Formats: sequence, structure tokens, C-alpha cells
Amino acid sequence: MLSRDEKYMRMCFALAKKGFGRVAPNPMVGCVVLDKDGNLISKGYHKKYGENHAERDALLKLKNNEAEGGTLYVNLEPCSHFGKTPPCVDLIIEHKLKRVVIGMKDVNPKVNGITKLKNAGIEVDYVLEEEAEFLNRMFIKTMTKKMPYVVLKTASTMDGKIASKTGSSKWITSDAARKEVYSMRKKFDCIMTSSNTVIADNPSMEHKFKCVLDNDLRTSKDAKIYQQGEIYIASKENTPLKNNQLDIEAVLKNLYSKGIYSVFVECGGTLAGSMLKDNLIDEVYQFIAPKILNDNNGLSCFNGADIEEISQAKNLKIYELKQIEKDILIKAIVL
Ligand code: AOF
Ligand code: ZN
Repeated sequence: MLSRDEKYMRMCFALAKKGFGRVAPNPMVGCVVLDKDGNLISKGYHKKYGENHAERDALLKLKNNEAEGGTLYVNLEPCSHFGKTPPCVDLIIEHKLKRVVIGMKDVNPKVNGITKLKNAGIEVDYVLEEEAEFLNRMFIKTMTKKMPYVVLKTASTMDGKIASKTGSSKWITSDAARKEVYSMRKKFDCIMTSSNTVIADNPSMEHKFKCVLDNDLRTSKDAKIYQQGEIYIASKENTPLKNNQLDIEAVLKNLYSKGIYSVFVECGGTLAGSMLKDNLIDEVYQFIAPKILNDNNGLSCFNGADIEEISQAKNLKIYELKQIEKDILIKAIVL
């Protein structure tokens, strides 16, 4: 049976998700307040980067004594620092809550809210920690690694091919799956692709910010991808090399320094394979069409390593599976 704490923490997750796409690089946070008798008296969430934190949003809707002796649920440790807003712990203490239930500890080194709450005599408990960390996986990565969160999208046949040996690839998935990709792109700060893809497919890839990895500046400036959006071309001229190839980790760090916190990669097997090998991909979105190419010379979606043992394969954890008309979409975390 779902415990009361779990029920209200799940409510925090749902509130937090309303901020998706508007709060990065900050976390998605939701908050629920119960009075001393267990009645739900307020809800709040972090709506937009720089605006009120979830706890403040919820508590400011209450009169000073309404929450006294009550419980506050929040999916992230309340902050104790002066950022764009004053510390949430001070407001929680002012409102005289008896207990605070949190999802996860904050990875921001500036935050030490739990100690401050405990010192003020407030009970602190955790619930659904793993789910809370999963919800804020983008925030955890950007905060701890100073790198954008990277999702790689690929679309293949059931035997993992993205094109025939001649390069013929239009179209593997149906129209509906391709439309889904257009809406996915909008959720990311940047899309990334390779010169190979630009030269082979000449895609437009409409987006506000596009990064093209083009070692030797082989792409034409007339390519469709360059006709719209802000463009960043990473080449040997502006990027350090690793094994005579662009150091993609350095490219990602550079993008982070430009305020890019999430990257959606759409490319062929060479770039996908080498990023996977170098552990630069956090998640894979794989569309699979009900087709089997049945030719070992067809191009594979990942083609980056020389592997002998199946134990050397990368392991992933599937967290979402969806059918989109004839195709399926798998969303999986690279472990
Ligand atoms: C948020 N929203 O609901 C909570 C946050 O300097 P600031 O004000 O932007 O503070 C950002 C930090 O505050 C953030 O990295 C996280 O550690 C903490 N909590 N942040 O944007 C919220 N609760
Ligand atoms: Zn706060």
C-alpha cells in the first residue's frame, strides 16, 4: 500500500515536472504542505529559472501560523544559501513546521539545508530517494560534472541498421515517429550532429542552437542545417584533438560554458559509436521500425568499438517504452 509520505512525494514529483524545460540548469522541484492535522493546505513548484523555489512558492500562499506543527514535502533538500532568492530553510523555520520530508539531498555544495533544519528542531525524513534522483538526473549531472546532459537519438530497423550499404535510409521510421523527433528536439538546449550526416542527408534540423562536429570543415555553408538558428561548428581549428579526432568531451564542456545544459545528438554510427565508447552519452532514444534489413553490410546505429566478448557490451536501463503507430520508441539510460 502506498504510504502517506509516498503519496505526497509523488505529488511533489508531478508538480516539479511542470517546470520541465523552463528551469535548467536548476532542478525541477515541487512542494506540498500539510497542516498539523494532515490536511493538504498548499502546493507549489519551481516555475522558471531564477524565480521562487518550490518551498517559497507553497509557503507564501499561507498565513503565518497555518502550517505550524505541519509537514512539508519537497523532492529536493531545501536550500540554505542566498541565491536569486533567500534561503528556503529560513522560511520553513519561520512557518514552524514540525517535519520536513525530502526526496533527495542537494548536490549543490552551497546547500546544507538538512543540518539547519535539524538544528532548528525540525524532523527530517527521506522518501523515494531513487525516484527523486532519477527525476533530477539532468540537474545532478550539470551540477556535479559541469557538462551538459546528452541524449542520443537513433532510428533503426529491428536488426539495428540505419541505412543500407549504399547509404539509402529514407525512411526507416514512419511519419509519426519523425514528428515525435521534432517535438523532442525542442526540449533540449542544443542539437548536435556530424559532418557525415550533414553531407549524406543534408537535414534542416530546425533548432535555436546547433552544433556540427566537422573536423576538417568539409560541410558546405549552403547546407540546409546552416540556414537557420545559432550555429557552432567544432573543427580542428577550435577544438583539442584526442587520437587525431575532435575531443568531444572538450566540445561538450565548451557548450556548457556557453549556457548549453542539454544536448540532443542525431547522427550516424561513427559519431554515435565513438561517443558511446567514451561514455559521453547519458541516454539513448531509439526508434525501431518493424523492418529487417537482413544485410550485414548495412550501416549500424552504433559502430565505434572492436568488441570480442558480449560482456564488453554497454548495458542500459530501459525506463520508457512507447508504440508510435507502427514503430516503437525505447528510452534508456546508459549505465
Ligand atoms: C531552484 N528551485 O525549487 C529549489 C532549488 O541561486 P538560485 O536561487 O537560482 O538557487 C539555485 C539552487 O537552489 C539550486 O542549484 C538548488 O541547489 C537549490 N534549490 N533551486 O531553482 C527550487 N528548491
Ligand atoms: Zn530554496
